[in-house]
Amino acid sequence: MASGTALVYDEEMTTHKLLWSDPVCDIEVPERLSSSYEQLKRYHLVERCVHVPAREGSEEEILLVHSSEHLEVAKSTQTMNEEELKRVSGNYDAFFFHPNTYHCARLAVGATLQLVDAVMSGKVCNGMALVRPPGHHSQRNAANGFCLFNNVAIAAEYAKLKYGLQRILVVDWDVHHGQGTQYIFEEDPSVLYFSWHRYEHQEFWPSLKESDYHAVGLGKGTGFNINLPWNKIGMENSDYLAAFFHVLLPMAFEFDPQLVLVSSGYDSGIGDPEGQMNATPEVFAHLTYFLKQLANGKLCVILEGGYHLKSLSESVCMTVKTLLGDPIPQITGEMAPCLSAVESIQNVRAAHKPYWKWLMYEDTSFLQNLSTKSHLLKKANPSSSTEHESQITNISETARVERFLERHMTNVLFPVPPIKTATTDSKGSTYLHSVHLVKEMDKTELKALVRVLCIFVGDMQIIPNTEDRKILTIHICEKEQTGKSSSKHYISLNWKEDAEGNDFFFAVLGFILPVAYSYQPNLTVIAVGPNRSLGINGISLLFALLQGLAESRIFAVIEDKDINLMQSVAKILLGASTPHFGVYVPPTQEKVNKMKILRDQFQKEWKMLQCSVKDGISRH
Ligand code: X5A
Ligand code: ZN
Repeated sequence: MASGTALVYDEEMTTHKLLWSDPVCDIEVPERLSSSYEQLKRYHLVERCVHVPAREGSEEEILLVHSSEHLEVAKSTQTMNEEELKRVSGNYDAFFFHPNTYHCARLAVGATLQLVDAVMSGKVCNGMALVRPPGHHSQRNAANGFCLFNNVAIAAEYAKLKYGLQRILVVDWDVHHGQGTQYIFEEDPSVLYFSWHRYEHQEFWPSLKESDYHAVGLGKGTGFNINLPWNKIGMENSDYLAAFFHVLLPMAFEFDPQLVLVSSGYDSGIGDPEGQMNATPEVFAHLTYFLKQLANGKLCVILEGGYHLKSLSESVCMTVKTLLGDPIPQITGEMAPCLSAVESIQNVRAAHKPYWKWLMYEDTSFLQNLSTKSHLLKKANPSSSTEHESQITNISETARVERFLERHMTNVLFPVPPIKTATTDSKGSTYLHSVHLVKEMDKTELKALVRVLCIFVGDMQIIPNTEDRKILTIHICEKEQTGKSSSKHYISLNWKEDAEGNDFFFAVLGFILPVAYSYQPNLTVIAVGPNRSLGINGISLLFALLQGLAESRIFAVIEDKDINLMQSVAKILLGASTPHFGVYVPPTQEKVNKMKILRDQFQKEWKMLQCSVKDGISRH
């Protein structure tokens, strides 16, 4: 099993810069790379990564995606003077050439491919490439939105060709729509493209109809393009998490990719002048953590946008820390998605219902209603200031967020390991008792815990006091528990895992994780007892996904004779790359209905459950 995290960075890519004044392009500065790298050094993350050198991508590699005309134009700019550079740049929407741009763009392509090679060859498990210029707006025949060559798209084609991959997932969490990537793969079912983006009902750049949720792909690629448009600014951590739980992750598990590429723009983070969103750096730890559960951990993160230097560099560090396997910081902010986010989530689920088995029983009968309602929604958060005023406030806004992050990061960062995984094997046999703690916790510390999430699998007699809000119990068993009615702090989830494959992912993503994130435990306890209704895969998935909570403090009590189960759980607790969980089968209608009833019952109290605006109550 591969381990280690690659970091690809070459200072040379800071030489690409804007030579004239252009208010659209002047945010794409070399310091974006250097300050991210400096911050990685400050956190001692560089020394923990495997350094992988960049190289120039070859012409042949660039031609995997781009036309020879495009390549020739780019090549010809190397010897141009400023006036000529300016003229060629003017042929594109938001792009600038520097005499070294072509060289840097080839390095950006090559750096990305080096990362793919390092991961696919098993040299490392995952990694990040810090590159400029970015890639996701770049199209077969055109530069666009600061991008010359589409690094991630070339990487996907390269991985298909060189390693024979048949399923690649591209996750584009940049705040802009990677329309370039969409165009390149829209007819290709082997590349599943997911993008969320600031959209504001087509008002926001690049203002395309095809960035909306209706664009699901074409021909054979129908169903393999997922657009989640944000119609308001100010989206928060909970909105991004809701998008993962209710849209991306279930699709990704059903798709079952062999490699995951991230178009990793951090302009979706707080303080960014382009995105105007409110997600804080630690959300990227969670997003990265979830993606690590796919493709046997084969995850390549490639930098795209991100224009608030402090926000960008802190978010890059969060991503790399998570790739390295550090504990995940507790997420901040109110754990409830906003109405506009829920509406977008509902729309994309409805648009994709014909193409994904897990959405087969999605209720879309009320959507007619919704489209009229959506016109009543405000277009964006009211911006009170005039243009001139906002230019002034923007400067102080940047500084304000910088100060906020300076404080905030000292709160979310806890001591780097010692991470402990303790095992006790009592009575010399079948009982494994394993503790995984971020730091040593003595009894007093345990007492000080405010919230404990208990997940019980199988037949259990001891049910903790359900009136105590210090404990939230989710009991997963085959049969309805007599005499135990569900309440806010005691939830009975009757689920018998499919014998053919793993259908539990649907319940974990659609129910258990949203409840757990809404609750925000300080400690997670998972107990497995006799007569468990879940197989090893289901239980492993539960452990893997819940480890992102409670600063990765998780406590396992397993009473089972099956050594394979214990081995699998122990591996996950030790942070080993997640095993392949087997075939994912969609849930039956009966199970979907069961989930729906539970969601309706609990979404008012555990608000991350919401994925429909029909009867939910969400944040505003
Ligand atoms: C990579 C990226 C943004 C272009 C914005 C142009 N591009 N208005 O974030
Ligand atoms: Zn962007």
